[in-house]
Amino acid sequence: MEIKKAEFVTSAVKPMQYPADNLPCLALAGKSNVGKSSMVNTLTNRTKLAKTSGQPGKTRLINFYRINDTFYIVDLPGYGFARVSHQEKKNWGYMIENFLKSYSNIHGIIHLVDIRHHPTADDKTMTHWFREFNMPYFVLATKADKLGKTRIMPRIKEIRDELGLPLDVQVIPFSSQTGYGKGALIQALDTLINP
Ligand SMILES: Nc1nc2c(ncn2[C@@H]2O[C@H](COP(=O)(O)OP(=O)(O)O)[C@@H](O)[C@H]2O)c(=O)[nH]1
Ligand SMILES: [Mg+2]
Repeated sequence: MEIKKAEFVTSAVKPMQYPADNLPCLALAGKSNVGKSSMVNTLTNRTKLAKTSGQPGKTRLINFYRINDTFYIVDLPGYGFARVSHQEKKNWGYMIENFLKSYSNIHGIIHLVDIRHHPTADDKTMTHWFREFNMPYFVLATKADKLGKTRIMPRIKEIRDELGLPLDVQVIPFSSQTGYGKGALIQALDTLINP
């Protein structure tokens, strides 16, 4: 697949605000600041399609990006931001769960984790959700440029063990900064969109 066209379509909180065309979608899940927006920009060769921020927890909407007029990449709000209230965490949970239940054409999830960090309890909860919803997914280990080349593959294996992933779930090392892993990412998302 070649990504020829990418456009921001809408931001949503509730199902009635989702785009009506119901195109296939791939959702991005991950901690705030893990690199979801940067990944959208690198994937689409655009510097400012998705707003990135050094300030975690700012993106609290579900953002829909239409790719090649054929599918959506859906940037879900990041989780695990420490300084939000209990109520906000609950609202976040409803928003994500509502999306997974209401958008009827989800082809899969890309779960982003920072390659340098141990997966959090929230990351593990997400892994359980994907299985519970019987959702195809793969893991994208971000910020690979922050590790030496020889540390990358050992960390991939550790992340696999830490999340308890079945062998058929791919873990792809990736860097938005250098484009490392972009080919593997496009191939993996192509497989989810066109199974
Ligand atoms: N070194 C490095 N920094 C990254 C990478 N991806 C994202 N970042 C930085 O991490 C911060 C959060 O990125 P952002 O894409 O906004 O994360 P989001 O909250 O998951 O959408 C920003 O300062 C980015 O510049 C990467 O691959 N390498
Ligand atoms: Mg973001």
